[in-house]
Amino acid sequence: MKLYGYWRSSASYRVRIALNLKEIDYEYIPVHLVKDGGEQHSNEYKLLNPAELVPTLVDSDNESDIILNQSLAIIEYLDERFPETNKLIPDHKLDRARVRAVAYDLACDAQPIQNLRVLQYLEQHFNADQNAKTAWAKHWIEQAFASVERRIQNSAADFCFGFNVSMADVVLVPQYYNAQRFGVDMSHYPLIKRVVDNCNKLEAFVQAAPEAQPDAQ
Ligand SMILES: N[C@@H](CCC(=O)N[C@@H](CS)C(=O)NCC(=O)O)C(=O)O
Repeated sequence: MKLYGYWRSSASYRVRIALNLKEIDYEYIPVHLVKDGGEQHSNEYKLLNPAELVPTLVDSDNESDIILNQSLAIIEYLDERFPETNKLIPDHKLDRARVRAVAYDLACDAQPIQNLRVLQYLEQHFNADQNAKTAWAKHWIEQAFASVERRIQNSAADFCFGFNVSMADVVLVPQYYNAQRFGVDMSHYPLIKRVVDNCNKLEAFVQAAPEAQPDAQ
């Protein structure tokens, strides 16, 4: 198993957490998103992932390489391929839909609009300076966190959904890390903060943290 990622990429961070929770050995291959205009745009990487985004997972356990992109699709693939370790997607259809909904709130509605290429486009085409880009990212994260805080009000215990870690937590922790980078005041989201603090006590999350990666700067 090989994971192409970047230490500070929240989508890569999600997959690292999932790989650790599933207890899967993997090789981590850094793709520098900024150096020389971004290695994600190199011809070599584009062959692996035409979207020019990280992460990309290569599963070489079979006769030919399986190449996958989209962190949530990768996490669901890993959960199905290794059902014996920590289940990240619940079995019951309603629980499953609720876990996915929180994951999508963050991964589909919040993260993409504060992604590097979006911020770069705002700078290049709309003259947004660093303050404007930060305000933009902060606004969308705050909106997403306000809704997730309410959404998990009746389900959260140690984690977003009770006492088992799920894909919702796997997505929440990296988004929280991003929120801190953009200066979001986390005191408005006590439930989210409690869940993230609990996750970050687990070794799988500690090992997946951006600063613990070999390419961390
Ligand atoms: N929906 C994708 C998002 C992937 C994504 O946005 N990756 C970012 C890092 S978190 C990236 O590669 N950015 C490079 C760029 O914007 O050029 C997923 O979940 O895998």
